[in-house]
Amino acid sequence: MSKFDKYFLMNEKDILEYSKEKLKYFDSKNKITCREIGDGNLNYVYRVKNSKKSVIIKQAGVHTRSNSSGRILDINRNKREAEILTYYGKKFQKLAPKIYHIDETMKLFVMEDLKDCIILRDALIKGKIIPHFSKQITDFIVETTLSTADFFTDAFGKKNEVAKYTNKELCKISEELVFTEPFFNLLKENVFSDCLKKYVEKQFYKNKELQFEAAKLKYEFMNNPQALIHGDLHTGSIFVNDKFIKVMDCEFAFYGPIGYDLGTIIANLIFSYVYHLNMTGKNSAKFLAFIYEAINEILSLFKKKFLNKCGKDIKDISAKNEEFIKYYLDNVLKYSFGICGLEIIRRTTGCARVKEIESVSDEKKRADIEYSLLKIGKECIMQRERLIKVADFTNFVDLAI
Ligand code: SR1
Ligand code: MG
Repeated sequence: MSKFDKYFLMNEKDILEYSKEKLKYFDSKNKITCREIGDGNLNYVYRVKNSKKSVIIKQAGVHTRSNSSGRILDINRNKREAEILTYYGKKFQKLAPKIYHIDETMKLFVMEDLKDCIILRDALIKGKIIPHFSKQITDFIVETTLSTADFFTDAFGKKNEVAKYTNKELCKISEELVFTEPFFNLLKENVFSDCLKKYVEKQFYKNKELQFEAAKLKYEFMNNPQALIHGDLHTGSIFVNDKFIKVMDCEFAFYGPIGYDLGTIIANLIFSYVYHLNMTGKNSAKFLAFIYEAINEILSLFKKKFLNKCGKDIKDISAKNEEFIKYYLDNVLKYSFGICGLEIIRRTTGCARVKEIESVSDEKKRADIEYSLLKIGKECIMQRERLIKVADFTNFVDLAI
């Protein structure tokens, strides 16, 4: 009998004990320590180390970390996440952390400690240019999603996978926080600058036209299992070093619309752009240019790689049709612009705001950042049809600010 034969939510002491008892990774003569380092909203993340090596242990809890909403979450999400990270690692060895061990009882997995990496959001806040970002993130999105789409899978296999990766609780969080709350504030958790109250009331809470578009995007999220998507691909879910990006935190993954991942990442680059525009201004001209280049490059590389993959070995004869592939891609892009807008809005006025806003202590500057973001977000949703044909997306963003 072991203390770890039945699930309970562990603390640093338990994780230490667990590591000694269950992991054969550390030499017993060398003292190990453990520290909780998680800064996300859902899971508990521990670094366990001795003087020579370290690992990361991620455990799922039944509630969110703050438990402010009282939501009950499926703790089996932990195994799904580990399996999906393993899938990512098989596709691109360098773009995902290595998974060493999955414990289905304790709802935890043990993975590589990416010590030489930092969180992309923090790197961008510091103004760090990541030249390899666009290429690697588009490799990642195109490959990991399209490979699981109907184009390349068989009908039974795909449907079994859709069922296996159904992710009710976490999808419900996204349905509420991304698609509903920004327009209705039903949970009364929305947060933004007081001076924007009237603007938000009129442009979001009473804007039927925008609410109609958001409803269309929401119903596509709920009813279009195109491919296995990451489901929360923001800059806090990605680590970077000088050579590689490392995609983590895929607990929101499920079979959904491909454009969701693309739109989320672009939105998060826009946070960085608007933050630097307001906070570091002309001093960061080079960085601002990098972000715009990255956004445009991501869009063009995404299209190129998508068409390239589809041009090669599509299995389904119905889809082996140039016009159909173009139509499919246009819809993915259109959806991604809508999601980009929603992600911007929900992280500006919602309960899961981004550091690029929350860290700004000057109230006027913070409100300026929020206002610019809300304008961009709204335009992305309303103009998404037209945006498919726009050659330079960032020109459009400039006009919206
Ligand atoms: C209650 S969880 C809030 C948000 O954090 C995660 O990163 C997801 O984006 C979710 O919407
Ligand atoms: Mg996360």
